[in-house]
Amino acid sequence: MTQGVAGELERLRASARERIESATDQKALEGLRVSLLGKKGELTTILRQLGGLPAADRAAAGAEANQLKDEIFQWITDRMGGLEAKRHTALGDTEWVDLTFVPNPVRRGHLHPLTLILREVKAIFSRLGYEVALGPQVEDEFHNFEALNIPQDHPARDTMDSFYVEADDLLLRTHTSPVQIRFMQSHKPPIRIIAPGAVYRRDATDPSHGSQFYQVEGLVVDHDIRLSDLKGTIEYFARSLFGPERRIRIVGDHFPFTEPSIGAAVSCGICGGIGCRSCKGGWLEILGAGMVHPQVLRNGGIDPERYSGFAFGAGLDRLAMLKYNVTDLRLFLENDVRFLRQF
Ligand code: 2NM
Repeated sequence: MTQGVAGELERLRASARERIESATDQKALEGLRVSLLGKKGELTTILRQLGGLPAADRAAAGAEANQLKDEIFQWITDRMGGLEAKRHTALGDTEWVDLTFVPNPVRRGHLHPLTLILREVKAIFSRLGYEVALGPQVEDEFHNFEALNIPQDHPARDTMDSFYVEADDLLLRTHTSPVQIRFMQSHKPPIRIIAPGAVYRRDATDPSHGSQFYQVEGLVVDHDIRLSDLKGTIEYFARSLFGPERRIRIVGDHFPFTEPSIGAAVSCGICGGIGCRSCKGGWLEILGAGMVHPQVLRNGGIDPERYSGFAFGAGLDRLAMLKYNVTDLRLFLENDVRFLRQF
């Protein structure tokens, strides 16, 4: 083997090794591979000279060149592996993945706040043994008014101005009391029911009045039902719905269908009962109630000499307002998801 080719191979070996070890990224390494081993690479150039050597030297130089080729290939491969491992380690700092990140969260719907309240009210009274009673939303004047001691000229008709259906004496019910009248007419005591549902009044719309709203009324009829039973029931109900922090106040009131009549209020959840802008006086009315008037029992086919009963009525929207501290009742019926999402 001539000194010339052997020397070139030796120099290339040293320089290739040095350059491969100092390559800092995979791209540079790939460039080196091409310039060392490629078709016009440095080793190839040396190999081309082999043809000009005497046959005796050619074999030895060829073997030497091939060995160098293998070595260079091995160095490149090793260095490539080292750089790849380094790249992976660095990736952990720059391209970490947040496995908790949800790029496009699915917004799940939920029940309407009034439905949530109604379910809660139903659950509370079902624990007390009440059943749910339903009835028509288009009523006749007897069940909606007369049977409840509200005759044609009674002033209560003004506060319950209704929507009349042109035919006959039909109207949209102004409360769910007619459901209770119908239930008394078709059932014997003991009676323990709540009557939830939509009711309608021809009121001007404002933050606390709409032409349609939801009520839940209740009726208990049995032997020896007393005002103390009613008070205990109201207390249990209000505590269950509003929690132990809120105080409960019961005062006298007046309704044509109950005697005596009472009103119940809970202490304001915002100010705690001292009075604030949203409650004006510290107390918020939650329901009206009373002992069912003997004539109303009679209208329901029940003998007031043998039985007594209490009844109560609450606005579901109002209960929801008080529980969730919402100040405008219309929000419950506008179906704006920006509002409804909050419950
Ligand atoms: C109220 C207040 C007081 C009530 C009375 C009756 C019936 F049909 F049994 F006579 N149902 N609901 C009643 C009593 C409703 O709402 C403020």
